[in-house]
Amino acid sequence: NSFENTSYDGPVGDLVHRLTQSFISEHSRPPEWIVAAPGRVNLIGEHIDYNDGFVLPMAIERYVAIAAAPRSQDSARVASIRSVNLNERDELDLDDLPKPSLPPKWLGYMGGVFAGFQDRIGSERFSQIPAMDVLFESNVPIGGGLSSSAALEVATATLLETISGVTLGLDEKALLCQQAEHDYAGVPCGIMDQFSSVFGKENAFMLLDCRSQQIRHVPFDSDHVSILITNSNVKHELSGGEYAQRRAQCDAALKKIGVASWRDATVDDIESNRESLSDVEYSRSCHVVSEIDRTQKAAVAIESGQWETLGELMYASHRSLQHDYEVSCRELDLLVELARGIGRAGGVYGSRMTGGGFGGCTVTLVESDKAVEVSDHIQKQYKKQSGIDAHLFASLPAKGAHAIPCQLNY
Ligand code: GAF
Repeated sequence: NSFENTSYDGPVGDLVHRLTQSFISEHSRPPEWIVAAPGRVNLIGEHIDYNDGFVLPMAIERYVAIAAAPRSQDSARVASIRSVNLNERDELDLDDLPKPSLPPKWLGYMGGVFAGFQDRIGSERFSQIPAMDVLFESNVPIGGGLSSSAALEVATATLLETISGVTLGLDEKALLCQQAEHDYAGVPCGIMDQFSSVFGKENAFMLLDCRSQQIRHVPFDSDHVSILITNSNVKHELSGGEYAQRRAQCDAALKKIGVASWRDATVDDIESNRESLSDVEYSRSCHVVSEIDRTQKAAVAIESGQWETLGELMYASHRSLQHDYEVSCRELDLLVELARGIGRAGGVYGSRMTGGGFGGCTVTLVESDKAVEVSDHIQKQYKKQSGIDAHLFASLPAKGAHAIPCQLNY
């Protein structure tokens, strides 16, 4: 007999197929449930999701996939979970889920979502969730600034929905996952990453209004331009401290400026309160207000195919993150400079760091037929100047989290 995923292909196909085979060889039976949730890249609108701003991400064709099947009835009610990438195994006791103090690693993200899900659906319904074997694998680079943790959280919530038959509202699901990140990983993140993984849509960016939490999908189906993601392969470990500090600085600045929301703040408001703001608060404020403006302009530029304008907005965003928000680093700056050096003549429209910063990835807008040359050049020069190998790949906007049909063929 053989087990197949119903001729499932698309960007997630290889990953799911591999995971299914691993599950079968490990557990001598096929998975009953398979789900996948994507990472994201943010085109523009950085560090403003927690400042009532707009962000413009897309889900990428890289996923965290989870396969699971019930365990025999007489075993304890646990989820026995193995991470393929890290080759680590751990357990969640479904009758005694972990408290938020759990160390922030993959079990924490998953445990946080299990606990949040139990709260939402109530203990009685949650008690129907059986003991299970779980295997998960990611082709979102782990810790690479492409939201591998949000993808794991959202995949876990999708798994629990599939098993329990209880479907959460999409916003509710994203917010539950954000809460897990706050409570179990200690990162006071905004809503961008989890919303991207839940609401991702093929051939569209998401203009997410982080104040109203409304999404407008902005179609992007150009053959002419591609989204190139470059992983700097560095991660300056700051254990979330810098992130929380930025949030606090913005909150303090907003209070001094005296408006209720960053959305209502203008450059004039910042300038007229210049005296009361510290230098750092002033710089942070300049970033927030200008980035909110750039992001709205970027959505208009995409809709009208003005790629040069979009590219310039991306460069400006990077400069602002580098100098005013101070979340870039040498390696990210180098990657952006290399892209800029290639310029329009070589097929590059614009480039910037993406995600939380201090390492991770850049996002570059390139002419599709020059994408290979651009990648080769950046890779060679980055290696030459930093001694580090960058990883580059292009991605189209991808589908958000979903369950994958399993089928037994005997
Ligand atoms: C991280 C956070 F998780 C997001 O919420 C967002 O703030 C991002 O950094 C910066 O834009 O990915």
